[in-house]
Amino acid sequence: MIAEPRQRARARAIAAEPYAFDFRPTECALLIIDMQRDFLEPGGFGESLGNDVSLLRRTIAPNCALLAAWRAAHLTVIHTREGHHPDLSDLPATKKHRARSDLTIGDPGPMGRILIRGERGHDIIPELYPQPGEPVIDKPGKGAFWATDLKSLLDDREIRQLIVTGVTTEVCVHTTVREANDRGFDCLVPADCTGSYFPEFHAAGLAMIKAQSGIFGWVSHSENILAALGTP
Ligand code: C5J
Repeated sequence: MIAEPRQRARARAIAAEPYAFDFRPTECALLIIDMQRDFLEPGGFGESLGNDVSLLRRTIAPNCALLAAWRAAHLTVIHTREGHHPDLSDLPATKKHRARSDLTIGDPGPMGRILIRGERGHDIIPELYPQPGEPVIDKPGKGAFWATDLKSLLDDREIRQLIVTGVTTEVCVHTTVREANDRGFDCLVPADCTGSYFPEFHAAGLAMIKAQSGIFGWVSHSENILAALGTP
């Protein structure tokens, strides 16, 4: 039997910069980047590098609201985690050396070995914990497409648009948005759902995404997405 061509989803406008985003819910996934204890909680990798993790924690509440609305609408959600195999076989020497501080990737820390898969610190924070059936992409790099099966997972679900949230704005969120853009996805980044240890990098990262008529995508606010989903 020949499959029926998929109906093109009806678009809803989301207020965004540099102009409204044509949101097609069934073709759009919520991609939540690296909301892991190692980045957001005291004692993890982020803090070991000398960062103030409280700067990232303001992203938790808006991400929770967006995730709840997304789940209620039965749309696709995908989580990612940055981390490495316990034997460090997927950790480039360059990354290990440049993560130099008192603690580095693979060292034992207060939440287990830093950024190692299976350790407590590597896991997603309880507030945003994935539900059964929600894909979790484990990535060794900053971008969610490199050395993962994210592209085939999106293609299988006929996803063409991504709402990208998580941490940090200028590192893993930005790298992923750039990778997605080059692969033909339209990306919208809600500013309140992303954060950085460096507020000036957060602002610059968002400015770069929407510059030049949206060279990498769109920037908006979670309230505008909730409005498009019909969530007050
Ligand atoms: C970093 C990330 N900042 N998830 N990782 O090392 O942005």
